[in-house]
Amino acid sequence: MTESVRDDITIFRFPDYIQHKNLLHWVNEMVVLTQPDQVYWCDGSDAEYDRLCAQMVVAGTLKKLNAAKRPNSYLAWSDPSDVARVEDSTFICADTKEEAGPTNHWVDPTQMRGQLKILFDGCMRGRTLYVVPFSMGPLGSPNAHIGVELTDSPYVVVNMKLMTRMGRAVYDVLGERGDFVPCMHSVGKPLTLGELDVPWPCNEKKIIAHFPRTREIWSFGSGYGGNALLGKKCFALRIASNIGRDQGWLAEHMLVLSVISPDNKKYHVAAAFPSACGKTNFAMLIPPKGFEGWCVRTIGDDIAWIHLGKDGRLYAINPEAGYFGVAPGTNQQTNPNCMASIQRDAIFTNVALTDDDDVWWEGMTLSPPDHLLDWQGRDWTPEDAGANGVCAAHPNARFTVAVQNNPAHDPAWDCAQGVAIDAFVFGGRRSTTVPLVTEARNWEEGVYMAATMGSETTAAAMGVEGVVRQDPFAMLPFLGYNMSDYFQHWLDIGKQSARTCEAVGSAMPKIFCVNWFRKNTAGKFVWPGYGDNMRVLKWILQRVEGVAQGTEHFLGTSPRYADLDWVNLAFKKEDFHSAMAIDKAAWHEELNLHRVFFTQLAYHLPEELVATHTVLTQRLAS
Ligand code: SAT
Ligand code: MN
Repeated sequence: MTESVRDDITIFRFPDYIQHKNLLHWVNEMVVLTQPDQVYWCDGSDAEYDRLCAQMVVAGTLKKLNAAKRPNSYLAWSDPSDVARVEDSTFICADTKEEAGPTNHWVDPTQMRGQLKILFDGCMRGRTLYVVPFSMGPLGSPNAHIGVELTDSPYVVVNMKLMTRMGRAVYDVLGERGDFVPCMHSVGKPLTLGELDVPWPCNEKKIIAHFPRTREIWSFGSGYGGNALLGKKCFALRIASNIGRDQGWLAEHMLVLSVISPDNKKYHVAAAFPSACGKTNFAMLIPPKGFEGWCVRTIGDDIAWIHLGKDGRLYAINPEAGYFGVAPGTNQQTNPNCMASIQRDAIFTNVALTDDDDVWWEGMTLSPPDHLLDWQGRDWTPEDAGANGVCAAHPNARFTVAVQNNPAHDPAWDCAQGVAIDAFVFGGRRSTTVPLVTEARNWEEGVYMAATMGSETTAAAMGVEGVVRQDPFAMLPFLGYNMSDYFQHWLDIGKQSARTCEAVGSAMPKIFCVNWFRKNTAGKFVWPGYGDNMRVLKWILQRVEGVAQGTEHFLGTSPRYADLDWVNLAFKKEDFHSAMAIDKAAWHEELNLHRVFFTQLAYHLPEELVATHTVLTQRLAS
């Protein structure tokens, strides 16, 4: 340990292995601002993780779960006011409002800095400031980027250890002057001398602010998920989308999976769905009976960073190193790989606690246990669900677990250059209108499909659930700059990819749009989903190979009943037709919504998208 950063600063001790003066200087400045009792430099070791978890058990933040049933696992219950991302309090503080664009909340950076200075002044009094170095992407990979999160939440530290490549080795990569994204986080609840802490400190006032030009993140008041684990949405999407635009790559809200076919060919698919629409389930898919020669593995379940390769193909890495997945609805049928992943070494947040200190959530088993403590620690019995409709687990309850725990993780998940994408899939949660699967005619029409994608809102964000909103590329809450410029960026990358692919004879990825969530007139999901999505995935890959048939319609190409593999599934033709149907009146309305949305995005909206809208409108009418 060394005493000071520079001769004129003697505020705290820091480890000798840190050579980065600017980093030390920044930490020092933040210590002066937030006034913690102590500074703790995280090394990312297992011993440190165990120690912090044990401290949180004593503090009441974590409960240790039954070690025989769920080894090395913990449960946290958050404050009831802090259960999801706060989109209304999430800001992109670009220099101008236009740069942030009409889909983001914008505050002038100078004004925001003033506000943050007041909020962070002394906000860590009575607490420890943890310094958390992490790499998004394989350590040392040219496609990876480093961040350092300063936080007063030990819950954040242990989650960051599971979710990122976190620890001392990051300083070796950083060296004396490497780039890093400063990520400042506080739960916003300083303690006065002798004041007792609460299990989940947070503040009613929440602000998640991003400064794209200086690549900084400041998060105040929340300890939950994407609000607080700053490597995830704040860095790997909002800040990284800015870096990607400037450097010519893409930061996307996408899972990435690999498929090995019976003839031993390996494919990679990247798929964008909004939060809580089944990305983790799709990424861990187990093919149904009859698909024995097919093997699906996980590269990532939430975020992909995608670079143009020398061969013109698009290569994806998973910047994360763990999963922060939705617990409710996860079970042995819907996602056995996930159930195996969280059998041990997991942190659960806002699920229910069983009488034998294990976890439970809605949909985990066919019938609930006779008694539970719900996510707020209250007695709960099945009658509560029946009579009062009270959920035992919060609908946005989560598990955190490292990639290595997933029995289906692909060893290539950590490959420094990434995996070449064969198909992009875009999907929303739509009970009507959008067919099960459609292949776009070309890149431009694929970008149009992704840009106009709508989805019903979920519990992953605070606010009303179940209303359709436009969620382009599933990036609405996660894009760090102007949406229209982002559409242009996708079109530009497509052009570059096409040019090189043509020159060297490689194949560009195809683009597909899917909807697993269509309902019939009785309000039931038409498509079985989960493992049966393999049937759609197989068709997609056969389209990539140019061997599957389909029928062309105004939007693109979709399979006919006979074009999907129905082995071991009695799926009626009429159900297939309701999953696929294109209702002319509904699409007329849908195209109207696209037009209204484009009017909002008129500034910098690429002409290609307007032209595609015109063509689609004409095709629908004819
Ligand atoms: O809380 S997170 O942003 O990490 C989860 C999600 O909304 O996708
Ligand atoms: Mn997500």
